[in-house]
Amino acid sequence: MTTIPFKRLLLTGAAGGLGKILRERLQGFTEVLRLSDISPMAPAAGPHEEVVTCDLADKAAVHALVEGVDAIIHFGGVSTEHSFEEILGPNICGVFHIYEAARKHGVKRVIFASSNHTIGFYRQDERIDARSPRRPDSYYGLSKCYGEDVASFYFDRYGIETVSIRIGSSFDQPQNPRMLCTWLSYDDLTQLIQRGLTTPDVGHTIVFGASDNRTVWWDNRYAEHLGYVPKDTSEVFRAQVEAQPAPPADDPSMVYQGGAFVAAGPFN
Ligand code: NAI
Ligand code: 15L
Repeated sequence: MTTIPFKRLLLTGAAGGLGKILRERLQGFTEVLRLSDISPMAPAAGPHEEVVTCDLADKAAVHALVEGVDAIIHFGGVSTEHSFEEILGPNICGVFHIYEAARKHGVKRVIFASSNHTIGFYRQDERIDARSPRRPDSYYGLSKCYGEDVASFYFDRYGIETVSIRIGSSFDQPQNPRMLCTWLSYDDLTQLIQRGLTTPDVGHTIVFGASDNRTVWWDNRYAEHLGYVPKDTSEVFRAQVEAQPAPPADDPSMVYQGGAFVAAGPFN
């Protein structure tokens, strides 16, 4: 008989691009998956699912959302570059509300969807690890740095453990030369989340989320305890990507790890 590891998991951002994928892939990993988003959920809740509409900026709503779950997979929020004012509520207040609610309700494990944009101002010819100083490339990247710091604080202060996944580019396939390096397949993302939820004693672990691509800028030596072994590679898409006209060599997408985010804004 197969054991289901969790009774109830919360997935925020469940109506989003990755949320929709994870919704399917986490079936069988939890008896009930609580799906939450500010946007409508489609399709509606199926067997073993429950839907709670919630604005992450609303502290009381987030506290109610978190009650009764074993662990949180926090993928909700603004996922691309916007003005600071637009990011503040969903990402900065939102991540704080999630951790405060976790503390209040005794939830001991969080998977945080961090991003390569925490380090996006490194150049593509540099190699970094989780202890390299962060170099956020955007207001969005700054919000993910804040999320990582909240995770670190809540572990040191309250013992709530987190795996922060600095996701590269998680789409069905890489869309440009940069993504040949940053691509993370949906299966590899799922593996990272499942290992992040079940590996004991993770403290606050930062792991770079990339598949087994030919060129990877990120060294995961400080996340070896997760036992993450990517199964996919962007190589199978290389010919297709390289058949498209490449951006000029000095285009930010060819120079910086964070690509175009380094040049977005200002917004006033
Ligand atoms: P997405 O934009 O498709 O999904 C984000 C979801 O968050 C949306 O459904 C949106 O309605 C919801 N949301 C926004 N504001 C909210 C609020 N105030 N309250 C509640 N929900 C709110 O983004 P995607 O691609 O699915 O990414 C999921 C997470 O992974 C995001 O946190 C993103 O920053 C992170 N990530 C994704 C990467 C990727 O390659 N897809 C790369 C790096 C990080
Ligand atoms: C991210 O953090 C975004 O959420 C996603 O939409 C992509 O832009 C990705 O990074 C990327 O860098 O490719």
